[in-house]
Amino acid sequence: VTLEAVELRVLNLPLVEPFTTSFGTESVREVIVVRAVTDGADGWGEVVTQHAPRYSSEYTQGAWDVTRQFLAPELLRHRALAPEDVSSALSPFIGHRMAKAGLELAVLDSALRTEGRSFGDYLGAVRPRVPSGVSVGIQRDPASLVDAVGEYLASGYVRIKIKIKPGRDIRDTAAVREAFGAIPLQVDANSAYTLADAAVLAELDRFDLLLIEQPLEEDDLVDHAILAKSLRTPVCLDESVVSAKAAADALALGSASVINIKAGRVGGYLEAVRVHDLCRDAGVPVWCGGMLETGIGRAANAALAALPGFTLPGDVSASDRFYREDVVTEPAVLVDGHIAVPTGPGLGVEVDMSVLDALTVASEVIRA
Ligand code: OSB
Ligand code: MG
Repeated sequence: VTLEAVELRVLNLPLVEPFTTSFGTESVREVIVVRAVTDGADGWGEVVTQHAPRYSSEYTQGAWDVTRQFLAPELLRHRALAPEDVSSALSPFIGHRMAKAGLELAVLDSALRTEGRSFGDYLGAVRPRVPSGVSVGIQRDPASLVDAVGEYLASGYVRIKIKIKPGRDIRDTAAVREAFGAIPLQVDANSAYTLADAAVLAELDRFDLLLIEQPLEEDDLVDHAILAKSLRTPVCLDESVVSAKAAADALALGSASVINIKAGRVGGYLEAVRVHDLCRDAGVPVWCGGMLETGIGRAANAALAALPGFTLPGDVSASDRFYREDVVTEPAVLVDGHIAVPTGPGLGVEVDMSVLDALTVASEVIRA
């Protein structure tokens, strides 16, 4: 397609309830939506940064700035642009993977809508629907956590992930295990521990968890390898896997035996497929992570999670787990514990412009 303009918007989406992780609490999802205006159909993408650089070094205002100053103008210089060329066109700029991923997704959506082909078909989806897990934030106390998990189980989620941090780990996990027995259960530490906490983390072994996600910091590949040897619980990496190369390094070092794939974190859905492919070749299970996506990124995640190597349920939950109102006319719904992979052209969802306008707090159009 020929890229004519890039429209950026910052949205503020109120969350149905605050979401707490080891790195903080959010009650409004601040996110950037990207529109690729082309000679074909317009395409939509989403930059999954959060307001503050607490999960990764990227954050919304930084992504906004690098996109308007550098990334979008560079893409607009290329004009006739295949989606497969976006990441190499942007590769002179270091980092800023979430921003790059949002642009690439908008171009992909435009090209596929123009072609009349679905994103799932393009990526190589092999399933019409994906099993849906839910990520449950840290609650006031273990009893409230049990209540929250009980509601998600009642609505049909097939796998529960609970957020943990030092002081809110063993008792929280024990409470959920005691209340619900042998449900598929995993924990996510979001880098809140160090190797000095290895003994506490080893206590989690008795809960037969599917995995522990990102116990140590992003850069700690060697420490993760040391920790993994001392635990029975499989170690899964999220924050550390910023590229296919990082994934290959982590596997070579023994830092992880499971990988969480998030397209934003690795610089785009095409790089996400490369992570998938190398894990599949290595016999390493992967699952699709989430970043509280709007209906745009959520549709894309459902398609990605339908690839054959995604053998564990991901954090691809229904839109209403986070939002009362979504920016698309067909928000993801939970049916029998699954989310359908959209089949229409491109992402297969239509943006509701009146909702989008109502949630927009800043916008800018960058032209060639
Ligand atoms: O670590 O997976 C994470 C949300 C924001 C930032 C990091 C993470 C998360 C989640 C929620 O766990 C996943 C989702 O349901 O979107
Ligand atoms: Mg995580």
